[in-house]
Amino acid sequence: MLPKRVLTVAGSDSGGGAGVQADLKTFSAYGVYGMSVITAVTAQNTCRVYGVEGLSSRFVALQFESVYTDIGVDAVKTGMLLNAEIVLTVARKLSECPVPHIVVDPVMVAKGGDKLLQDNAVDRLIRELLPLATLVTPNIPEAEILAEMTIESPADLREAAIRIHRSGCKAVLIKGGHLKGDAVDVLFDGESFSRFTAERIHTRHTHGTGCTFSAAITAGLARGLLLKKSIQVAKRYITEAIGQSMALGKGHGPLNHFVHVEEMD
Ligand code: PXL
Repeated sequence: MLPKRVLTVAGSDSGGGAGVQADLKTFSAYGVYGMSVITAVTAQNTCRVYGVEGLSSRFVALQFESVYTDIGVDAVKTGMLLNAEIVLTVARKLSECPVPHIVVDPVMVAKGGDKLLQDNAVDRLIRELLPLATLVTPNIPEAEILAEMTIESPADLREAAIRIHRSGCKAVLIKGGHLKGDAVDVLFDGESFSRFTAERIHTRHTHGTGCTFSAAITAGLARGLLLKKSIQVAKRYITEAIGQSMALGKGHGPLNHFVHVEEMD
């Protein structure tokens, strides 16, 4: 049987731990066929980002059309989109060319503080891309920007999820990794809240965790899991991948993407 076809629209991480590289490794671990539309190339390693070069929005569109018209796409995730023009182009393509599952990871800054999305692109992201999304997966700093509020408590987190949901997306998953204690993520689907909990793993080797998590959810959706189940399976996968992360390089090492994915055999 042919594999499910999953596309990432994101930036390249030369260090191989985040971005397109993390997404494609995750897709392989899930047994789906991975494809990429590259929006920008970063020169980076485990220590820092040395440079970022964006592709033209025209070339982003050409990559998308090339794979969509020939191979087809069962599910797509977006990651680093760099600027307002690329955000708009990706939103236009996704509204012209329907894809059953659209996961938007609203990537804004790298771990070291480097901007991966220009400030003036945030508004475009909210207005043009979020309304198309099956799921949006901000971390807390990203949720604070999207919801225009500070998040200090579980009640704040729920309020932020409600505000982000008003953009028109089907569901919002705010990742609680930046809060203290266990890593609790909160899903709001417009009707109710669900919590996804995992024990916090103490390691500095967490480069690419956000990318990997949203890629895993996308691959699960492509393979036919319902949204909550897909998040549950992805949460177990990411926890195991962090548990087996690798001290490669001198900074924040990558996860081990090739851990076993439960229920995806
Ligand atoms: O994790 C956010 C992220 C996304 N995309 C690319 C990145 C990073 C973080 O470094 O480099 C290309």
